[in-house]
Amino acid sequence: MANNSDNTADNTAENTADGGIKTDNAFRRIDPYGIYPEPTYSGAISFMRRKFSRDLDGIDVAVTGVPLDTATTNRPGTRFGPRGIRIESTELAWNRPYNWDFDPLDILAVVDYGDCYFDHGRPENMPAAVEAHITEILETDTAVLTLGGDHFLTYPVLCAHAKKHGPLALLHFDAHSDTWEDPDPQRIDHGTMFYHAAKTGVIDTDVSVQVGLRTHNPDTLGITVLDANAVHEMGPLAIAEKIKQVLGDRKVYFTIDIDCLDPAFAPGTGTPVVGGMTPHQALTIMRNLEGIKVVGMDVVEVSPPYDVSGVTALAGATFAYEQLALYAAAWKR
Ligand SMILES: [Mn+2]
Repeated sequence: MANNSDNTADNTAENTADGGIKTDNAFRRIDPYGIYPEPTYSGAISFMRRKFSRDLDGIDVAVTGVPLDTATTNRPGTRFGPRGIRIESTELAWNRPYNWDFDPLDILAVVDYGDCYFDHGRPENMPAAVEAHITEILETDTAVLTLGGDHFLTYPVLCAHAKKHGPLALLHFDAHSDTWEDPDPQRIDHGTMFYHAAKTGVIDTDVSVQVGLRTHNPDTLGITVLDANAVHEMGPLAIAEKIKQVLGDRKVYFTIDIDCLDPAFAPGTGTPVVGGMTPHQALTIMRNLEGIKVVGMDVVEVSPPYDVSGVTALAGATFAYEQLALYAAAWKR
């Protein structure tokens, strides 16, 4: 296993196909572990310089994009989100996450699986296509980190995870509950999918928690809500403790809508709401969730056309890296 957590990559031939040239890891990486210096400004843009591969033999986590934005209620553009997050992730792929004492990429074998295909001309077929795409990964006992895409995609992704793991505890960072009442289970709407997830038992609301909300929805469906005011007033450490109490030892699906952040930090998203979390608050909460039993994760709603200097996509890539750290801490340490 490579161990480059001190950022001193070994430039030996074993890690490259051609004997030592450390570039284009998206094609030429042999060892799935570790990070190697590579220019942030060049090369094929995979997530975190992982190898693009659909061979999941021996792989712990597959990263995949779902370039969807047709379920959005306001500004579109999240179909470019997976691409935007991958671009900004290359800036992170030279050093381990700051708040952790290990690099998840040293102990998790991770590949970039590429994107989910669906026919944009047949939007009604999209949910089944996404669920099948995630299912094919999970059937190899590989976990999935999904990059969105508007938040609707989490519903078919959740359904695939629930088939494997049973009803899940949902950990949900967002400005919005996405549990607004919707009588039609066939509707494809990024504001109602967790209503359906709760009603169909895909998630167990008794052990689910939403963080950072700041939009009205009187019916919480029994989900614990720690709204944006609670984060600002209680502070991230107390919030993390409360989250751990709610989740207990249940298997967790962790979804992050980037609009959990204040639009000052994440303008590149479809439905921004002021008064949100700072990146530091969100990172501190995540760092203090070590040990939660996360089995699946996503980062959604990054919309590069509305972004400024890639800051929203950078936050998305950073949070995805944190999710990998949480996954590694739960299952590989
Ligand atoms: Mn949202």
